[in-house]
Amino acid sequence: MPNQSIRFTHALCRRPARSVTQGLREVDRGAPDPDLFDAEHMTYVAALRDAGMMVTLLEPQEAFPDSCFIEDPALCLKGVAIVLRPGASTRAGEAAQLKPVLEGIFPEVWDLPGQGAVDGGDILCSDEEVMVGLSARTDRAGVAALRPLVEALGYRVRIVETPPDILHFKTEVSLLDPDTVLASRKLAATGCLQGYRVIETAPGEAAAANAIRVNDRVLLSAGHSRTAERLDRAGYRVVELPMTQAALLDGGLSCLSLRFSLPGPGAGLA
Ligand code: CIR
Repeated sequence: MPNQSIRFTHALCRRPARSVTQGLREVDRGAPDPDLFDAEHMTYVAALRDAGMMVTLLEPQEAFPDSCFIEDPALCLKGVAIVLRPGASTRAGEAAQLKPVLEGIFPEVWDLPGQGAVDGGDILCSDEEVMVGLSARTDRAGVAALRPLVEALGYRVRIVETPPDILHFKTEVSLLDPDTVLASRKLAATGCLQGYRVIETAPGEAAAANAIRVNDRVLLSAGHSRTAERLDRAGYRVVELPMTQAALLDGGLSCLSLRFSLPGPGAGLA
């Protein structure tokens, strides 16, 4: 279906736990403030609802400090939810916790077979292609396990290398249109985005590349005004959201939701 990669009826989010202070981070710039994280998360959820999505907000999970980054343990495509295997040991159990929730929503839930790890943050989907970035969290065995599942759903798979100092592939790239991406210069320079029209983030604003296109708008992390201007000039409706606390844990807009479309009003979701 045209534009299925940018049009969504539903989203699944998980409230940040108080234990979010223990969340993983490459560089410790201080622990996030759980109250401020929660407030920014609520603003994010409201923005998804404003964009026309029905959002289910799951309870916090204290045992998993990074579980608000709900994009990583699953992939939702064409009415199917695929339960992934997150690459960080402290996050491995998030997938099993999420599976029953997905089973209550999706007509089909598939487990990633085989071996290896795949994080949802390494997967960028356009209408016809699933790009998977190899990273510290996603390995070749995981991608080999994922490939037949997404091919069975009609997608072609492109495997790319995420530069070593970027956590997830989508940390520095997002889809703006089925054939257009927003990317940092560093990621674009690898050549892995060949075939897509690339809008680069402004110098010094690489973090803005973790954006999400939802329906008629692009949600962008606040504080990246020159990138916002670039998108505005390119004709996109931009909504800026505070992401200061997620950023302390190397997270951003895409990581905080699973976005998908289901037929029917609400399809069983609250
Ligand atoms: C982690 O290191 O797993 C979390 N602190 C951040 C996850 C961000 N998720 C994403 O980019 N998809």
